[in-house]
Amino acid sequence: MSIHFKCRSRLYPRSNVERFPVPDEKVPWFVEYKDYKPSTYNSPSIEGKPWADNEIGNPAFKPKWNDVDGNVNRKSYVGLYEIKDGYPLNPVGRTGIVGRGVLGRWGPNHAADPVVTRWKQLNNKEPVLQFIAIKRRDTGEWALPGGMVDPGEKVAATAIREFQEEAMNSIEATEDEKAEWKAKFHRFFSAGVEIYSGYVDDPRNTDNAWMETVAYNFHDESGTIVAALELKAGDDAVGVRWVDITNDLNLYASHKDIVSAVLKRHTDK
Ligand code: RP5
Ligand code: MG
Ligand code: MG
Repeated sequence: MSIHFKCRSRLYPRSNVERFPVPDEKVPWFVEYKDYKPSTYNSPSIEGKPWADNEIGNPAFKPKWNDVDGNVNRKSYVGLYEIKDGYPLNPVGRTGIVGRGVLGRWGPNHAADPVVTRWKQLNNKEPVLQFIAIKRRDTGEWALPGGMVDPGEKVAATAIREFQEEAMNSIEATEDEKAEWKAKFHRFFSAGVEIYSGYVDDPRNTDNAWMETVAYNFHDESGTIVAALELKAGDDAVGVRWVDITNDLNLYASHKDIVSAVLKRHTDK
């Protein structure tokens, strides 16, 4: 597995907490880093939240690491992660911060990412693959409209729910609108193809908590089905649009790698 970059930037997101500098070669745990003295950061924003884990050491909290723990999947797509002094260790390596930052779960925090694609037809030129991106409220970056898997939820269902929340504003849609979407798009969203499952280089990652995702491609070859999508940013998204997949794309976390894998799927003959 390659090393991470975005979770080693100087300031931890939504805080003034500085990450301890980790040079590339000191990322892997097996490389000794004697002077490594990262700060601990547990954001007050997750305290007492029903979707967040308890503190490690609290007798009421008995997580089953590397296992499906009731409704919560604590398995990593990367393989078995280590537990050191009771704390799960980031499988990629050091991030310069101990604790779980703003993430709800210790260990893997599972998400799903939908990549909805179509071709943009150009006169006398090769068509360009486009995907639907949202603008994140937290960082202002363009991203896949993904989100966290709810306890007990199937990951494939998360991808569709998050697409509808962030790119269609389903949270504010009426029951009639939702019934209409079901009639128009149910088949389209039933045909997702898994593109990636694994670690995400998310700026929120820490030494003890990290993002993982499963990304699905929902592709409309003719473009006629997705033409009927009424895009409207919702929930934590403040913008939504079709974006050309080009080499110079700049996206949140590891989303460019995911989108590039989708492009490869449609262009490799
Ligand atoms: C990324 O964060 C995942 O790839 C997914 O897109 C997203 C989930 O977090 P929220 O959008 O719910 O903040 O790591
Ligand atoms: Mg969301
Ligand atoms: Mg989201």
